[in-house]
Amino acid sequence: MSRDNVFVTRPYLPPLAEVLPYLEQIWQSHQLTNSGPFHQEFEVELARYLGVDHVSLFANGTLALLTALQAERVSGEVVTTPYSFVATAHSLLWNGIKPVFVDVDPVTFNLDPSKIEAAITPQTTAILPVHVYGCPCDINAIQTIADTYGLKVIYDAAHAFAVEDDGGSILRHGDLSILSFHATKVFTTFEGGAIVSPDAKTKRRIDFLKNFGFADELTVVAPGINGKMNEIQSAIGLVQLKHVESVLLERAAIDARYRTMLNGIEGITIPVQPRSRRHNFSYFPILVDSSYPVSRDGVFDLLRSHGIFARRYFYPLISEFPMYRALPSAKASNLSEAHRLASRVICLPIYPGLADSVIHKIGELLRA
Ligand code: T4K
Repeated sequence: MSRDNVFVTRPYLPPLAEVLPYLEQIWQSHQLTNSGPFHQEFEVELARYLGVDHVSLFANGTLALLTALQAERVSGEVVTTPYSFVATAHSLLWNGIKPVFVDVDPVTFNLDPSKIEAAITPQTTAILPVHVYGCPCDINAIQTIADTYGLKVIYDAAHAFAVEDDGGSILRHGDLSILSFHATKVFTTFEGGAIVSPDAKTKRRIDFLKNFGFADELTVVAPGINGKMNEIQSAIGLVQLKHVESVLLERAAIDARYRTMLNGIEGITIPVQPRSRRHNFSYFPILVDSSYPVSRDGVFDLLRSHGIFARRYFYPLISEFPMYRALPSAKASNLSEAHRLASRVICLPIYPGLADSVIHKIGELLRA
């Protein structure tokens, strides 16, 4: 293996020659943003690829989350997970909403539905679950609770691009789902995101909200934000769509290779493959148990010393950050499974082009 550093992920970039004709068109037309032709085409093509009816493109996933909460008029308290990237809970604080953390399921890493009801109060208006690592949440259980208590469900599906269950795209569930196309994601437009809506009326409202609230040149219907994806991002998205299937295949092969290499190592747990009809292999988490001779952080440092920059997604838990830790629901005793996972997890490198020698080396290091 070369001594070049290896990171947890490396964005897939399509051949530059395929992007240049799009850039030339942008340079000729001078249409740079505000729902230009590539933006319109990408929305249609992306919806077709994902198998959903209505997509609204965004400049990034965080703006999509902020806008989704506005679009559904979510307020008061929202039940969510501490085991995610901070943007999930930050989107609530930015909307003046109080996050209420609920513990996660130790197998799926996702919100544990059996613990949601106890966290609901008269102020609760929604549930914000995350399909962590692209592993689908227990959608039926969450929807049943939401229906019983009259709550909205907004899925943070930032990790769940192209994931499907038996009925089709995982993104069709809940009131809205949001995606991220950040550089570190399976599908990237450098920065980018989207909201998947169930109907044209909701999409229309979201499209107003992401454009300052403008309904037409003279009419502003809501205090909207600037969440628009630009023409370069949209063009890159169009080119990326041509390659995404081979990217997913390559990720699946790396996942399988890791499973073989790491199989049977005492003290290293590999989470079970999600039962979804189609998985996206966006992350490769492993758990370092107390029976393993080295601590999780010891493994992290060992890999680092060999130039392998794995990541402890998601440690610390969101509930541990200063703006959240005073919340009653942030108490460690309320989130014991999330704490156990956060103290054991390491996400290993997974991306197209990852050399087999790196996987082999990681296997050897962990076995030794
Ligand atoms: N909800 C969830 C559940 C999320 O995970 C995220 C984002 C969001 C919402 C918000 O979506 P966005 O607003 O971001 O669209 C990264 C990303 O910045 C973040 O997008 C992502 N989740 C989160 C899980 O990871 P960092 O701080 O770990 O990224 P960074 O810069 O340390 O990158 C990790 C490694 O990736 C680097 O060591 C090298 C490699 N890399 C990174 C970049 C940016 C590249 O090779 N090229 C690059 O351009 O947060």
